[in-house]
Amino acid sequence: MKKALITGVTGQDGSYLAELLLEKGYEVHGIKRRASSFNTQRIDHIYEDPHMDNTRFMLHYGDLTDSSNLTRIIAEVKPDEVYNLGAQSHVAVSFESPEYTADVDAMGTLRLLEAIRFLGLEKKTRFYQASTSELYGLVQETPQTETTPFHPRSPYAVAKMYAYWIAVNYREAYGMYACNGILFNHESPRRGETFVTRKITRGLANIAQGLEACLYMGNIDALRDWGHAKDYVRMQWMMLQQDTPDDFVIATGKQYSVRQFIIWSAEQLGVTLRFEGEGVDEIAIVDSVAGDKAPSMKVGDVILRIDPRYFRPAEVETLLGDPAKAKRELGWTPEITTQEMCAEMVEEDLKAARKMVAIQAHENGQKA
Ligand code: NDP
Ligand code: GDR
Repeated sequence: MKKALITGVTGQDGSYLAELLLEKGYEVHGIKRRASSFNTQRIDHIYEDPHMDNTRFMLHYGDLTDSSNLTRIIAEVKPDEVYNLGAQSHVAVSFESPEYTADVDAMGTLRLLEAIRFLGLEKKTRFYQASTSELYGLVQETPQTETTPFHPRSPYAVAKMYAYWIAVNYREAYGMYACNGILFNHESPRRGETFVTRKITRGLANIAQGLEACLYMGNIDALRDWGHAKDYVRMQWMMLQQDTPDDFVIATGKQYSVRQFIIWSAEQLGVTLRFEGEGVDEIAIVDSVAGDKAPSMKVGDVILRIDPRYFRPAEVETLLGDPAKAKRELGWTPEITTQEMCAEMVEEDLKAARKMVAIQAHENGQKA
């Protein structure tokens, strides 16, 4: 039975990857940070009681800032494959916490690679590095491919640039099987609530159900190439199954604006929007409501405003990936379109909002 070790197992990708590897018959080990409350919501459904026999999913406390504990876990597990998905992954937050972001995202990657080498596992353990389209930042050509020059635009992207090159360096210097997946934005109902897609789908679903009044956004003209996380973790696994390690762009090859994602999300709720004003004065107003998904929205309501707090000191305005190499060499193509993904996210957030409304109604009934 193959053994995989996943850093960032409690995150969006970690949870989908753990599911996929369990389905494929792997023994899966995940590294989880110690927190004062449970943060395992995304993996609770696959959690196995460690007291039972034949468990194939195991969690270890650890942190990418702590090399002694990474070395101990790798020594214990001796994994065939390491997926380094753990990161301070929020671009805007990296401007607030640049040093921590560098420690986790850049040095954390080095710590893992060094642990593998130090333990003499460099010929056994295959390594996947979660690289990112943020490396392209101020884009030098469109669409972006594996050979497009990098120009990172945030402490996050600069840290990930170190991680990218240190993975390449360990491949070249020590013959390690290390791959970079240069992944463009990918989302799902499990996406963190502060990333733009989830912020929109959750925010609009909450407004539709009367739980919030207005959504405050940053640069809604940013352009992204958004895929579904389920499609992308499949490719992370495929990358480690080749004969020789290599780096791949993973993207859909289609680009939309944040504004378009807002329009789709509203449409999924039966709502059309009208945008008025410009720059920080731009607002979105409800133009029509059909069906029963948005009982709390009325024509004329202002449901979105721009808040400059969400502008970034240096913005990545446009990203569009060319996944031709992944298709040609690994036969990978995304199966879920951006719009289908948006619809799925809205429906899941609507379910959650309706549940919250029912709980509040029940509590109010009990108080009366
Ligand atoms: P998430 O933010 O959902 O998950 C990040 C994971 O890293 C969480 O499990 C988090 O733990 C963990 N983590 C954070 N800090 C540390 C630390 N100090 N030590 C150990 N673990 C830590 O990210 P995604 O799942 O969306 O992304 C996975 C990876 O892919 C990340 O490296 C990200 O930068 C990269 N990436 C993501 C893309 C995307 O569009 N989603 C695109 C390109 C790259 P906790 O749950 O405790 O916070
Ligand atoms: P990104 O994703 O920075 O591309 O990084 P995010 O969803 O945060 O932003 C995408 C674009 O939307 C604009 N935007 C807003 N973003 C957020 N979060 N909140 C807002 O209110 C808002 N309004 C507009 C942003 O300015 C940006 O242009 C993600 C992360 O998953 C990284 O870890 C990963 O490496 C990259 O994708 C690829």
